[in-house]
Amino acid sequence: MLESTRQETSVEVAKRASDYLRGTLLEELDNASPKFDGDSEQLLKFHGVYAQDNRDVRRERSLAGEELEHIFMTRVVVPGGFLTSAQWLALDAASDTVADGTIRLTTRQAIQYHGTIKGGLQSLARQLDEVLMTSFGGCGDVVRNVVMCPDLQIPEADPYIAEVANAIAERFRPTTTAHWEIFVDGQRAASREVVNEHSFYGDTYLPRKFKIAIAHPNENCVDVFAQDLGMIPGTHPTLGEGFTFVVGGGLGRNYAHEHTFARLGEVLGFVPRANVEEVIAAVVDAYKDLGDRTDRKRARLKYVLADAGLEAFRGEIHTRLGYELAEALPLPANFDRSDHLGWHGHDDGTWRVGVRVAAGRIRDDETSQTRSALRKIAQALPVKFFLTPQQDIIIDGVSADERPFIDQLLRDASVREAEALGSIERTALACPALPTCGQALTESERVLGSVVTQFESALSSRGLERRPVALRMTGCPNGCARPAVAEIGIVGRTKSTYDIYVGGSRQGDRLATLFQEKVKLADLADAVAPLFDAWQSDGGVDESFGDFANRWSSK
Ligand code: SRM
Ligand code: SF4
Repeated sequence: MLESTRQETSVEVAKRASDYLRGTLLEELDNASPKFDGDSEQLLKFHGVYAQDNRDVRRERSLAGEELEHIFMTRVVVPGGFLTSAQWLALDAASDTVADGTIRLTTRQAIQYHGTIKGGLQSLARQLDEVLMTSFGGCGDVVRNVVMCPDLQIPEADPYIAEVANAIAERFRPTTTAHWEIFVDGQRAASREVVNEHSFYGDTYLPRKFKIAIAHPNENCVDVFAQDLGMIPGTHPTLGEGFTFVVGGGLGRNYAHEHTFARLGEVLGFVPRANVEEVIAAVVDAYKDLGDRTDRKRARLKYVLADAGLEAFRGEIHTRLGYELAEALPLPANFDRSDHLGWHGHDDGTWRVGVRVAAGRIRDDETSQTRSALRKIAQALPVKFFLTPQQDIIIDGVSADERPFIDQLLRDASVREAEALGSIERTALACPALPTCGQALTESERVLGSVVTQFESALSSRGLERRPVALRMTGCPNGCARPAVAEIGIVGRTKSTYDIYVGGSRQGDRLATLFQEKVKLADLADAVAPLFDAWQSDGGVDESFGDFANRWSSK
């Protein structure tokens, strides 16, 4: 067995003392304060709730000696991104009653609400509970929302695979009933039996978050190499159907901590279907024991892999399993990310349409009324929705007759068709950053439109406007929009500048490298322009920008 260090951080102490995530949350929900105390803020995360403040008014409030504007973000778990129309309608309604009127689709197929006040948290939990949804486990030191390519859930897909994200989510959801007591029932163990944690998580849960994604065998929209554990379906010549397991990916870094870095996952082995849950359990369990609980900045599985090496980690898993994993299948050759946008037909004659949602923010404003359009569709038709790992939404289960109705509703709401989108706009991602994210150094979501315009004009002035380029932007190096695996990654560096990374692959299997530091927002495209020039003159006809930039920077 590998050695582990065991000197707890204050978060570990808070977890252990919390009576399985209860702490004083219930009492604090009842008091008049607009916020929670320090330990409770940590526990809240397990319930899918983040304590934030409106950073747009932070300065003026503190200058005026006033209390910050305390608001809360709630992250709703959506395994595999699948939602019924009834669930969508409930999510839509809650965004008005207890949030800021927007619904934020995340890069992990979940939903976020922003701007909820403390007094609205229980109401939100109850509204979710009524449609069998929860924010419990949306954040915190547990297995997070399980991500899965929407194409694995089409009607003709293998039913086992279509259900696997749900099965994993179910298996690894913490069992404590704390969330239902505190947020839904509003009193300790009123209507439900008290359940504490099963032995899997214990009372200190995991050292940090643990992320799982299931890729399509022919495309990598989930960014499988950026996960703690990635699964790629395949058929083994002797073991039959199963998955190649990839472990130890993660993208977050911290400027103040040089020992932090982005890392791609490495192939662990092949796992037949019958063994999937036990192998995941072995990996999560190994992480639970070996992850560094003394330093939260270095507590992710990727550091266990980086420190111990793949072979030692594989040996650890074999010891825990009591058998050896088979060698993995070769990685897919054709693995470019799909954006799932536009209309696609299924074998059973039904259709789905992928709708672009800029930076995942569904709202009604002067430019488009996406929220109303989706509501009207969910009210009129028994469609299903799939959220994508690219912050977009798919309306699925549409009959051929219903297509014109949906097209018309989307047109009336000024929701642009996939074909009308620019080559960067179509896949650009941005994290929320300001004004809600406490970690943001710079703007991201709110400036994405202007950044896309800058870059698309730079491409079109060189006749390159039809060439797709994956651009992703974040307000800090935590990397929530996965810029480290983008062709162009723009990462907040100081209050008014960004670092530019280039050279990630379109398959998500290569990290981008630093191209220029501390560039002002208005100068981002100009900074990359010489590379666009070189791509235009020296790049191969089919050479993606990421491949070219990587070739250029390794010269
Ligand atoms: Fe993230 C923290 C938003 C995907 C790496 N992330 C945060 C917080 C909660 C800020 C905080 O800690 O105070 C952000 C909430 C801001 C807000 O106002 O809403 C936040 N992360 C997001 C979302 C909403 C971005 C988005 O544009 O959709 C994504 C929610 C995913 C979900 O539904 O579960 C989101 N975050 C990611 C990803 C991408 C992924 O998982 O595919 C990453 C990089 C992959 C990884 O984990 O390495 C990511 N977020 C982080 C980190 C760095 C973690 C690390 O160990 O290095 C933090 C900071 C932390 O955990 O301390 C963070
Ligand atoms: Fe916040 Fe940084 Fe994540 Fe953006 S990347 S949401 S700024 S933590």
